Amino acid sequence: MGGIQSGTCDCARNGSDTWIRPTRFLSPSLPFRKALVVVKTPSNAAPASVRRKATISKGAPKDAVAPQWAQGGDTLTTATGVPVDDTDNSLRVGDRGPTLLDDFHLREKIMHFDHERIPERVVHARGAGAHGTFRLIKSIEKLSCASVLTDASVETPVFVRFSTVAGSRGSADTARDVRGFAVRFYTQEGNWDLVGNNIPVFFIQDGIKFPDLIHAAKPEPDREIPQAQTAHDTFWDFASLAPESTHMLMWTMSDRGIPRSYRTMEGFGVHTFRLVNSRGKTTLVKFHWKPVAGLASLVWEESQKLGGIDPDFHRRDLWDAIEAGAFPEWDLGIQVLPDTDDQAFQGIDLLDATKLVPEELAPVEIIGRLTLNRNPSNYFAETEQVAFCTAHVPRGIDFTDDPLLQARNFSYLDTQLTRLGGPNFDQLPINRPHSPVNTTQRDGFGQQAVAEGIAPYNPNSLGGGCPFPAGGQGFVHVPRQISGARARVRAPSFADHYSQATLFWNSMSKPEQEHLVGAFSFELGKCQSEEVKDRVLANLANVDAGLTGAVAANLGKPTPKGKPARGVVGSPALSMMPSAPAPVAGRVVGILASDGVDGTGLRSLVKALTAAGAVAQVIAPHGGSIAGKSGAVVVDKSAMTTQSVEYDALVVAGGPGAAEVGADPYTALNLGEAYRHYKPIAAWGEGREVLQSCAIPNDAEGVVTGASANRAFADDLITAIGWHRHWGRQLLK
Ligand code: HDE
Repeated sequence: MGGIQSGTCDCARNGSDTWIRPTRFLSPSLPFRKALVVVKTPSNAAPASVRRKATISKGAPKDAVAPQWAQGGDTLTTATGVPVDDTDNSLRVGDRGPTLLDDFHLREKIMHFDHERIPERVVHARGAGAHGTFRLIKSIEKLSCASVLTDASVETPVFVRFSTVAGSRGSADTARDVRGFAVRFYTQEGNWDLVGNNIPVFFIQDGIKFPDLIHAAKPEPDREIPQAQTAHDTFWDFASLAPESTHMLMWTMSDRGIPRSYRTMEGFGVHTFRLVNSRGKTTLVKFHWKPVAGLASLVWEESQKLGGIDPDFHRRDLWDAIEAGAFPEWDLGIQVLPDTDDQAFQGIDLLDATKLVPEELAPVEIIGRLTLNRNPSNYFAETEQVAFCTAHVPRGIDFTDDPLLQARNFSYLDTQLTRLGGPNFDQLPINRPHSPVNTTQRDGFGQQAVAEGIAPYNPNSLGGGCPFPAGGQGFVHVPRQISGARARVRAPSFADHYSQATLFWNSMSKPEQEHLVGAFSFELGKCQSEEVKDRVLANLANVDAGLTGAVAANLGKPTPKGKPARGVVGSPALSMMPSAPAPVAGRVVGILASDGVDGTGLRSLVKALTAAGAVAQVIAPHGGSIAGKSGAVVVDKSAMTTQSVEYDALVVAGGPGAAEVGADPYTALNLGEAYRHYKPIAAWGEGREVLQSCAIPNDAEGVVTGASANRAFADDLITAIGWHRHWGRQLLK
């Protein structure tokens, strides 16, 4: 095979962008042999035929996916490289006798299997990751000397992991929760991890309370229920006694807690960070990720149903969008704030992570774009083993004294010792920087490097003095004067727990406010303790009397009186209501059809949707294909395997086959549900009669009808999908 590395995997790499794809065929002498087919990849994407297999981004280390020793040779071996004759039968005495300890292959195979799992993350255990790139569009060298923020000619490789917080690794994606939005930049000056969330504030102000918060949110310790939910006594008990959580509760109970997909949520660095320029001048910043696909969420009923119908809804969406070439993208923005002695901005303490700075006071300046364009090759090796740490910052980016951030800087390093089994987790392929590494750290569990030389200490002469400290070219902690008495205290400027919760409420549109009332009522309605409910209502009374009254009425309780801040003007940037239709790339449209479908209309609609980047799926009473006037149409899903909650819009196809679609009781159920979930619904030709028979008003907002599936029909549908939901619809309660 010359210089080409072959393997038992379907793809082996010869060290360049050329991939070797083996095709397998049976031969009388060898059970499987390989014919090697050379596939030249285009510069950016893997060919469709190898999509399910590993691809390597240009910036990735050569052995990031398949190190030389891991998948070499054609035959099965033990971990020590001894070829194995048979892996189906253990070594035994006679064909029905006891198994022998001599069977080192059996013992090694089972031993390794027994230890395949590592501890899941104590929080954010459920997640999905993807590779991509970050491209700076505007240098901010006046603010920072970090090359990733100053050199617009460089494309920085990134790995991003999205997650829920409370659930275990196998929990459902769509639970009401905060979403993690952790970005690793493999910069030329070392890794930068921006470990943020999809909500710009947090529940607590001091990291010392994090174990309390998480113990309260996790399943109750005696019976270990409920899974991945905050709708239970212990969470609300803690929340009611920690009024600093009120602002964050408003966000988690809003539609932000149930995103439509990872692609359609914002991200935030949460804390205030400090940037340092080449002259040592500092500036404070808050980081924002703005989704190019626009902001979109689920409705609560949908999110609950999806938990059963497709618990992998977000993970699948991210994967499918990337495979389809609808690469998820975000703009990186910064709010620039002066680094004053009091580290405050217009009365907002910038060290308090329960506060945000409204965009109307400090606009978000867009400086770069993140694109996710490659799915992981191996979930465990990449998404599970990635070890983010808030303290991973290159020169030019520094911390503030936010007490939450300070505790995180310890926690993320510490947690990896248990999770990844020792101090060498930075050597795992997904964690390796793409810049040179030269430490004097040696040995330890899982050491991968074969370090040379005799002088792993500093200073040394026997190693020629190497490696030298970088001095001013290295990371310099900016000198800052700090004084104060040593004490366990909380700053008086952290004391206002309600006015920004009021700001949030006042910024919401009417439907968003209704969703907040529904979410508080649901969560508190699931609590058993009356005292807990009363205390939460007493806190909400300091946010808004209307909100408190509506939730109290749903709980059957009197409305307590509070002292909400007066004259708080809303910040429009906090609302998720779109002001224009968003791009529809990656949105999924279900087309209900049957034998006798208007195949020509269907094909032209699919073409128009696909051209707009949406995914069209034909749903029919049976799998395989359906007969249309102009030939057979391939069915993507049979009606018995799918439901409306999996789609952004439903369409009933025209043609005589519409009668059969209308006769299926599931049609009325699914269309009714899509209507109740405010989704676009469309029908052409005979399909319009199906809408009528299912009591979907033809003239309701977001309902598109046409005599044929012509261009105008497709355009109207695409616009309706761009609005995502049609809240103006009058629904029967
Ligand atoms: Fe985390 N958090 N956190 N957190 N967090 C972890 O680190 C912690 C906080 C966030 O996809 C853990 O590697 C403390 C705020 C994300 O791998 C752990 C405090 C924000 C992820 C940890 C916080 C986050 C984590 C668990 C209070 C938003 C997932 C495993 C001081 C700005 C990263 C791990 C991934 C994960 C501790 C608060 C976001 C235990 C002590 C605030 C996105 O170290």
